[in-house]
Amino acid sequence: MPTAAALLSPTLPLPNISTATKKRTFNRTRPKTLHVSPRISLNKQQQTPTSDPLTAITKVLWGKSLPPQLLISTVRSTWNSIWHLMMNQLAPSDPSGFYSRPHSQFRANFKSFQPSSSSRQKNTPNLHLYVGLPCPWAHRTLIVRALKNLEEIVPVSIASPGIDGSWEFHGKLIRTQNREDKEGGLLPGPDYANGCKNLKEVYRLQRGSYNGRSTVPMLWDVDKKEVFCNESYDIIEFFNSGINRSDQNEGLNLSPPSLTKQIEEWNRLIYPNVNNGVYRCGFAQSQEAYDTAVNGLFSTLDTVDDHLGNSRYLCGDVLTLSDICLFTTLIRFDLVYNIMFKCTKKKLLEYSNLHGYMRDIYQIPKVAATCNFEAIMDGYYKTLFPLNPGSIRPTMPSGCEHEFLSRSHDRESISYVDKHIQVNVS
Ligand SMILES: N[C@@H](CCC(=O)N[C@@H](CS)C(=O)NCC(=O)O)C(=O)O
Repeated sequence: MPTAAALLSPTLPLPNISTATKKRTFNRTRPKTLHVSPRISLNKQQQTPTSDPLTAITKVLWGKSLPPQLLISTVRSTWNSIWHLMMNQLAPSDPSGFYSRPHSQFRANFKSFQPSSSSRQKNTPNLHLYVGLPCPWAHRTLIVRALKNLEEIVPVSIASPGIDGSWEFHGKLIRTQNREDKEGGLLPGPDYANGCKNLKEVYRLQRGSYNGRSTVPMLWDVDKKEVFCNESYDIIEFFNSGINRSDQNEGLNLSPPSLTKQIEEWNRLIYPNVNNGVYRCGFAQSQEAYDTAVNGLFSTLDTVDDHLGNSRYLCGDVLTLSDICLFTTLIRFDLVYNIMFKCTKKKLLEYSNLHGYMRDIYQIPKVAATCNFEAIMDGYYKTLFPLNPGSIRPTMPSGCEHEFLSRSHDRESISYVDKHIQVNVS
């Protein structure tokens, strides 16, 4: 993270701070991380850290009356430089400013997954899932885990984003503790598998020198003490068909062989333009990159909305992995992407088919409990990326509340018209 000194332009005259005060302010050790629990009350969330150097400097400058032109130009150039610095390192782009998402480093070859003999005896794979509630990629894994009734076989630890954007665990590790609240909702807590304080520590259990991204979702092999996989799509495929506990699966197949080709086609369209497309809008570093991303996003949403006028789910009457992947982006759309990532051409609420489709999936038993809107809003607006400088969380837009999402969708009767989709990946 940039230092406070780097954030101050040399041209901005510092007010009269005594050397002793400056020294105290700048030499202070890094403040303790402020954790903002997703479910705490609004008053608590509005408290801001008082001890970091930048806040201290801001407070000193606050009462001073600086020439407005100087203030505006200095803040603009400082903000712009810091923004480029941050985006280049956290959201890498190509030379034209197009966001390019780093590849996941641990891909699963679940066909070769061999549970240890003790896990075989117990008929459990001895895996542990790490997630964060704001993350759409992690959300996919929580939904498939719930729909396949894998909660007991694959326990979960839920991290929350710390003030430096990395994933942290909170609360005491009590083995018997119930991880889910009374309504079955998921709450952030400690690391139940390894007792670590943050996710980086878990990744480093495997390789002490690991210095790559410590991302969620991550599936941990408890027996081997290593990362089994940190790519969400591999994990949901594995949950769907790699854990062969017929007693748990209840016959639900989210990727039936007859639909594999269609699922792949939808994924090829939806992943770059919608799932990653919203990030391509929000992390674009040039006007051209943003325009391309936003056009790809909305033309794909138009295509999907048309299709859903005649088809209950993407592949007809059957819910598939493609629907889950689309859902976790849609449920965040009006809440955060429309506002924070400048996905502004339309709100999801304006798409009648897409909004009804999202409500249809939301109302599938156990899905709503995986959606924590407070954690999503706090994660994006306050911590994940400092793209919202004042960290003010906007009011929840209408159409995003649980009550609205629970309204009737009338999609049961939609008859499936098999129009072969035209995949046009930009
Ligand atoms: N390709 C990965 C992407 C996962 C990802 O980007 N997760 C983000 C949260 S939404 C993360 O953990 N970022 C932390 C970091 O980059 O250090 C997947 O689909 O699983």
